[in-house]
Amino acid sequence: MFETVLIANRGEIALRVLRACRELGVRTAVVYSAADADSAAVRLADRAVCIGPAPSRRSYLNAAAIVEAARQVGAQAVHPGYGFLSEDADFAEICALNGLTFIGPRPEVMAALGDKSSARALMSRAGLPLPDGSVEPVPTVEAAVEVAAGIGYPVIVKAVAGGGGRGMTVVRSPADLPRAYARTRAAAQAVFGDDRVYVERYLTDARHVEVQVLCDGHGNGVHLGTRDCSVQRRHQKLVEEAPAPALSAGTLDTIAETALRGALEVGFTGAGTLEFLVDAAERFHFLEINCRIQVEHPVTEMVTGVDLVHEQLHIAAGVPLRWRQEEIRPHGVAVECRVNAEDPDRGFAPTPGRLDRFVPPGGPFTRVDTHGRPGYVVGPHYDSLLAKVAVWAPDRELALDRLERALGEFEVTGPGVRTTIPFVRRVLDDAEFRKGRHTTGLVDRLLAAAAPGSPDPAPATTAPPNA
Ligand code: MV4
Repeated sequence: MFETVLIANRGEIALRVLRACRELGVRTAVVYSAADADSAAVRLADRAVCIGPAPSRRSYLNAAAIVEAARQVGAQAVHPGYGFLSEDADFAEICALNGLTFIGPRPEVMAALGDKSSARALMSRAGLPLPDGSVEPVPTVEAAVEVAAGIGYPVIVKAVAGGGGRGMTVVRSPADLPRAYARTRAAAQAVFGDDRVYVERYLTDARHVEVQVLCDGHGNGVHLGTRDCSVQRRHQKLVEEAPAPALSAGTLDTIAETALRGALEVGFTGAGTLEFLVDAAERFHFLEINCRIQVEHPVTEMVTGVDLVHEQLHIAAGVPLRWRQEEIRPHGVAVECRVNAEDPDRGFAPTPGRLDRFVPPGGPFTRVDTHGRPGYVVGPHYDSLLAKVAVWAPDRELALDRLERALGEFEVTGPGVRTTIPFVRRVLDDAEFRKGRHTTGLVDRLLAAAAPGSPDPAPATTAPPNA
């Protein structure tokens, strides 16, 4: 095992990784920006290195500063968390060139999987079913028209360099395709510096089901079952659960086993997630693979008893996988919701500000991952995630009741600060959601129901304009 690991992240995930390291007897070092000087991770870590001012570009995305911090503290490995540099193949390469173990897949594997077109080709060859569409990038508008005509509308134009819902446009009729094609290419060029796009059949009323895998560097792998992440707004997940509900056990096993086969075939190592869409007929289609620990990993931990960050550390240190597939026995249901400092009544605009009260829930089978505390200042520079509340229960019904109970205890207040808690409670109340029959359309339906002549009273204090 490593002697010292550098944690190249902030917020709740920096704490999560720090705790895993400490449990394994690994010394911890964190990097931080000037805005995070008094963060919980900085206080708890054995070492902390300031790597720059608040803007991410100059701190958490500054590869040179992070490598220099690793040298200063004598770290052997870097844990990137999620977001920031976690899926940056160039950063993984830079780590290797500096004698540091990047805790994640090999750089060339990450590069091949970060390119969505190449990932689709590799996974298709490994036997994973894809949505109908082009595997190769579509180079001209004429080619796009032809591909779309072949698969039928609606279609979705996606950036090859995209992922996580960034850089995609749904097209409902042929008349809209030329403009959508041009717009997606221009946006992809601006955001990713790569204007390649591909075209897929757009699957409506599908569920977003993902599979957690762990693969070591010796050819061994296990899957840890499924999660449903269909409750999303603009590709920000709000509620996640394990296992995916209301699908037959046979379908869940097939998706999970197929996903693991794909991951092993492409040489994936570490903790990863394969995303699928599952349609009403329970047919599943591979979308993309995420090469990082994910925000929603706690629900998988709660149903399997496997500490995914411990496993990431062992795998990166070269230890053969400590689990056989038969030993992974998912039990019960876990549900998590994200608590963001955002105003659901104002298009989920971030609401920066100082928290005067911060009282997270407790109680049986209730896990809160947070870096928040009274006095914490939600700044304008980073993601607004304040906490994740996850609960476990023997069945889904009780898990949802338990999450409602926990959210009822959670107090987060501060001038101008709003949270996603009221909106999540509406989701938990929804009849379709309660039955587990919801799809990716749920959030828009709830927002549309609330919009005209909203019965919600205006908040007492007004939030500042979006940061
Ligand atoms: C899709 C799709 C339907 N058809 N692709 C969003 C995140 C990224 N990983 C892929 N995503 C989607 N890709 C095809 N061919 C639906 C989604 C999607 C989604 C779309 C609209 C609203 C919410 C969504 C939630 C999850 C996935």
